[in-house]
Amino acid sequence: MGKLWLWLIALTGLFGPSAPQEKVTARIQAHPPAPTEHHQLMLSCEVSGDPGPQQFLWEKEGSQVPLQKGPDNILIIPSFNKTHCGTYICTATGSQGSVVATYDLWIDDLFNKVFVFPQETNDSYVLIKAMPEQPLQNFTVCLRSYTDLTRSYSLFSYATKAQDNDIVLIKPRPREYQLYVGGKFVSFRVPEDSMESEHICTSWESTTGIVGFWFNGKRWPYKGLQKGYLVSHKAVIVLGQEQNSYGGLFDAKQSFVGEISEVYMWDVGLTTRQVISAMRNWPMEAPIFGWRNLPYKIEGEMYLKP
Ligand SMILES: *[C@@H]1O[C@H](CO)[C@@H](O)[C@H](O)[C@H]1NC(C)=O
Ligand SMILES: *[C@@H]1O[C@H](CO)[C@@H](O)[C@H](O)[C@H]1NC(C)=O
Ligand SMILES: *[C@@H]1O[C@H](CO)[C@@H](O)[C@H](O)[C@H]1NC(C)=O
Ligand SMILES: [Ca+2]
Repeated sequence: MGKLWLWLIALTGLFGPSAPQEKVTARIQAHPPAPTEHHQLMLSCEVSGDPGPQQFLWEKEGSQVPLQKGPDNILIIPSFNKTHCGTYICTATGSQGSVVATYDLWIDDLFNKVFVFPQETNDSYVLIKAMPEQPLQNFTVCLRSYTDLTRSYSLFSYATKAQDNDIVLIKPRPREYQLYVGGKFVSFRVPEDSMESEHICTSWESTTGIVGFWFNGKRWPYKGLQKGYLVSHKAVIVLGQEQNSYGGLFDAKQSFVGEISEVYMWDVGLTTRQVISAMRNWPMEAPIFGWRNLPYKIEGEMYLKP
């Protein structure tokens, strides 16, 4: 009896109605998600629903000649610059016909601009519209801020579903910065506020738990935090407010008032030399997102000023 049932199941599998065919779709993904000038950019044409597309045709709108044609779904731009901006079209042809995907490649270079947070609110912030492609084993975040606040404020808030303090950069009081990773933090004491803008970078690596901190380009002693932890890449990234839950629950008493600029994030730890080139807005390493091409959205009352 048991055997018969097995046979019946097997036969149904072989001759039964086949699963409804998945619609074949294509989309183009950029790596890194927000390309930076003078760094490599990879566009990949991802096809789902077709077991094996044979041919990929890459074209750029307004260009007579195709960029690339063949079995390769990846288009590499070795050194990205403004002349590469435009609309890219990938036509993937397989056993089930052709599908087309398009991608608008553009730069929003904020060089010499600043985000202005004019007043204390619980609903004004900058949302960063890019996130890492994979969970983070390493990261570095840099930014410049300018404020006369003396209460606690949040500069950079990276919340994930599991942990609203997955990465947080706050200044809880004058002369101290705190970096949170996975809900735990380390502090860095800095000199008395000089009424100048402050440039900070902070890095973390999972294998050692080592946290780096640079204040105006000068490295502070390394510390340790959350060795072996992995930061999820599915994040909501906010400047100027602290997320007390994934994507929200802001507290006006932790809001930032002043200017934030030169925001960068990498999925690697940086060296002092690389930190200094980021301070000059000429990053040596390609960031996940950076000031020379920041995908962002302004929410509430705040402004981008030259
Ligand atoms: C942009 O890159 C192309 C090569 O892809 C190069 O020919 C061109 O000179 C570059 N333009 C600038 C402004 O760097
Ligand atoms: C935000 O502030 C407004 C008034 O300033 C208040 O009515 C509201 O409840 C606050 N929202 C949250 C989520 O704290
Ligand atoms: C993270 O950094 C460590 C130490 O520098 C390195 O060994 C490891 O390969 C890095 N991981 C990734 C995913 O880049
Ligand atoms: Ca929080």
